[in-house]
Amino acid sequence: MGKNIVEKIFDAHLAAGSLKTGELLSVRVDQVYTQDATGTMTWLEFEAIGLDHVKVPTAVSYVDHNMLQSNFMNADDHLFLRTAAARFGAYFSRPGNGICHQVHLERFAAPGRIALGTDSHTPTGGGIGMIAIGVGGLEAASVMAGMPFEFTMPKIVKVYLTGKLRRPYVTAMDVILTFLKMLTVKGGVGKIFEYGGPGVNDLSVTERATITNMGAELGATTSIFPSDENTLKFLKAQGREHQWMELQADEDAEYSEIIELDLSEIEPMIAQPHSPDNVISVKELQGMKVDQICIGSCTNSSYKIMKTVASILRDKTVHEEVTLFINPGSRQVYEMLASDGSVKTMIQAGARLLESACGPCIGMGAAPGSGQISLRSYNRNFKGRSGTKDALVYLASPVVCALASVHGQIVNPFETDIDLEDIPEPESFVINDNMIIPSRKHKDIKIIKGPNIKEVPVKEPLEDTIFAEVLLKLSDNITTDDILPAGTQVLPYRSNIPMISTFIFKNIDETFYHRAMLAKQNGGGIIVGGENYGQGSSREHAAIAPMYLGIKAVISKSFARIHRANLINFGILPLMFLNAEDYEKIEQGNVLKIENIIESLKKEQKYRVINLSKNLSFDVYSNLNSREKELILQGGLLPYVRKKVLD
Ligand code: MIC
Ligand code: SF4
Repeated sequence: MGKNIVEKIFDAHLAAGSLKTGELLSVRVDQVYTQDATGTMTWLEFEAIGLDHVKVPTAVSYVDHNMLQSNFMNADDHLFLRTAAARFGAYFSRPGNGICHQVHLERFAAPGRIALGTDSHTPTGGGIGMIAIGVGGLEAASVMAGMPFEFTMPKIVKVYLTGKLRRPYVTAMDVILTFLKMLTVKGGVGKIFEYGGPGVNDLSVTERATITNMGAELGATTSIFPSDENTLKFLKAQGREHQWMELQADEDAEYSEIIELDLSEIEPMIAQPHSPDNVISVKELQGMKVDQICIGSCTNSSYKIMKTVASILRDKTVHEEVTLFINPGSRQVYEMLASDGSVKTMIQAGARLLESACGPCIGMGAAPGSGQISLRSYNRNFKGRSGTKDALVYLASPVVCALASVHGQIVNPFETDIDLEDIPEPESFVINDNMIIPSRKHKDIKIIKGPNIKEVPVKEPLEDTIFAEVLLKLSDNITTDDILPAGTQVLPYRSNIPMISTFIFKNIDETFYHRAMLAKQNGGGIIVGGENYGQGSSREHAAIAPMYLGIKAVISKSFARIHRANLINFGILPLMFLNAEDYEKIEQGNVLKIENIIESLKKEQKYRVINLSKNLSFDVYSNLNSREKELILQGGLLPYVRKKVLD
């Protein structure tokens, strides 16, 4: 029987287990990368494991999120990351060098390899034919410590593309927005999307990367494209053609599902507040006034698309009622835009150019005004993420964004009087790795930790009885931004769990922290969620802080992949309702009791929950694989890895 691309790569990296959907699989990993906001914790965890240096072929530490140095904390984090990278043997991409996913695609990603990254948009690397998966920090630390990556084999879905995009009016962003409309933010849970079909030839590597990047919003484990002539062309232009290998699915490869999409039929699309799947066509919003526009981020920062933006802005002025921010995703792209005059064009038009970093995407500056409309070429528009609670954030292609910045309102690219140019991909990129410090492994390099950098808390082994209060009952699709917000106030505490814990659920319920601290003294707390609990960011702080606050379990209808893994990694039981209607049997403030947990966990994973406040009971279950069971019994991944690695 033939193999698909995903099976070929997993096969070549197989450490143990089976490639059958739903079974436990272990693979060897080629590359691990971190970004600063999740990376400080990852490197503290790596240090706590107790090894001298990383045991993966390539490790890279990026700095791109915490770039607003409004006090000593971020700068201290950067220094910690630089010294930890030097000490433990990782490359260090200096602040200013760009957003991890964009830089990784340009300088490290390669077809046929497996990469893990401590950020949910790691699948950007799927654009080059690499399996690239977003994980929590502790997962990454354990792989850097030499453990294989162990996970449950997802379903593989083929996306069969035909036709050609109607460039320059329609872009790769419109492809993924169309998918989000079709499949929703839960549509990819437990799945890997493998692209194929004749339409693939029409897409360049950077366009493919936009699609795989935002595949994260579908909840997918990852997305991947074949490696072909276009991949070779990109690698050649990056001076890395020796890293090319061809990668195609066999004719008779099997998939659990096939979805077809004709690129010629795609039209400009836009996601409305407050979810990336709330998508309609741009036509329907034509004429809507906008206040702010942001172009760039890890989703849409290729040289081609940025130059297209510049061509739209040429000899124009940003509309007087609009503010335009541009954050190119990498210094490579920025430098090229500077040399070809695009930066000058942008400045002349009145754009506010930001450094090459996440910036407004994660609420680090450029927050919109009260109730304002912000149009962004980014990937997430969760409520409050921009830094302004009542702002209305829309997501669309850089072309739609650039046109709106000139017109002051949403314009259908097919109907503008501005001439749109179809900019080709460059034959060669400017290669300058002077901001990437090579990896060293110097045992005597001192790791420097500022006063805001605190130890990683560790949980006790699993208790047999939970007797705890329901601290919060939530609806469907709760994001990790809801659980633990980002932004200027909170992000600087990513290396300080006691402090960051004070912000937990802050945007949903101001009193949560105090109620949790009280409950902690009386047995702890429980969170109740709906479907797809914990979607979005990979931030493990959304699990560590609850663990620190004494949360024993989350009971929900279903979980998002990375957050579920993070809960387990920090010893919090992810439980699901056996009958979804039992969700109605719990109210905030109820006291729940669950007994015989250890035995139930080892056996059929069914647990009886007694709601003492309502005098009723119902059943919940967990679906932990054998490794996850062991982790949770020991109190999480840190004690488990320490034992495995040091024994
Ligand atoms: C995001 O886009 O939400 C982030 C910020 O990049 C996160 C990581 C984080 O919270 O540090 C992600 O996507 O994983
Ligand atoms: Fe940064 Fe935004 Fe990309 Fe997350 S989605 S890595 S915050 S640019």
